[in-house]
Amino acid sequence: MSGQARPRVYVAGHRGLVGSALVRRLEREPVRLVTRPRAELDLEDPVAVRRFFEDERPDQVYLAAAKVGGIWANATYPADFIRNNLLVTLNVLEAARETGVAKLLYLGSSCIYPKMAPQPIPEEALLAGPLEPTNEPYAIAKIAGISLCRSYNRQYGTNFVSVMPTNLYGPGDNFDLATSHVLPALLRKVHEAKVTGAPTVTVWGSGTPRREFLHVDDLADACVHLMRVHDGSELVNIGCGDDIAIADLARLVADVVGYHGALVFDASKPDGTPRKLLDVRRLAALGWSARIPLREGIAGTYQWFLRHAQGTG
Ligand code: GFB
Repeated sequence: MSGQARPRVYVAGHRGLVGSALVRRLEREPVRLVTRPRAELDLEDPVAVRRFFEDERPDQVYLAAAKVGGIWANATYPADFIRNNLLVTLNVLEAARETGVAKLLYLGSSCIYPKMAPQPIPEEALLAGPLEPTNEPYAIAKIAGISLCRSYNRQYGTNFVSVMPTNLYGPGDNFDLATSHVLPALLRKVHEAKVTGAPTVTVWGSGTPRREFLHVDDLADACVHLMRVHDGSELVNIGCGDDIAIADLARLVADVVGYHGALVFDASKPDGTPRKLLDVRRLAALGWSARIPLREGIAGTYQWFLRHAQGTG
């Protein structure tokens, strides 16, 4: 009896923070990885996406392609955030359904939950209250993606699962100070202050909001685990189970970088949602928990930044 042919696994968005971590993790699996750079496949083009799926016939899909960004980027480009994410999700799910993809894992975000959701946030909190205004368009696109997965599962019998990661960081992150998330932004700002001898580093907002941070290699491992063990339409939060105030994060980054200047808080910048710690009991019940401690993860990401990203953007 010849062994099972290795499944063809398509990672959409393979060059991004999440996609590149999925590729690193899947290279350790007995699968045939399929990827396409944006120059060869525009996921906003339904005809091109359908032709790609007909040609490649993947067995599994990780939908990690998305337009993402920090609080400033979301507030500045709301139309881009909702339009791109809706188009990509619509095109990939329809092509996956039409070509009989056995299983698709859709990556959402913790920002889908209401601004004042109970903390830790259970999956049941979805649509239970108003969203955080600074990233509502992106959140609505991600909520639409969840509803698309659930609707396709019900109407067509597909197995499109939706997972909701918390704030992510790690190698391959975006360090552009305007469009990035807080952790890479602080790493870069603190590093540059250390190199230039600047006496202070500016932190946006009050520093009081709390955020949960999961290393992207942990996220990739969780996704591969859930692709193996989780089926159907129930959401699964993916987080590490604890959070940190932005001011304390800034102090931790300064300690890792070896910067001894002062932090200045810029109250003219938005705080965003006060807290979004995810309830990860369902994930634990499915047999997965985070492994990479925050300080160790920040130190490794700083090393990656020094080798690959300083002075960019
Ligand atoms: O990471 P961040 O941009 O996005 O901001 P969210 C988190 C917190 O860090 C906010 C503060 O309170 C910011 O004001 N912050 C302090 C900074 N200094 C900086 C800085 O230099 N840059 C940035 N970017 N923030 C995102 C959503 O919300 O969460 C996305 O906008 C996505 O759509 C992502 O859902 C997971 O955590 O507030």
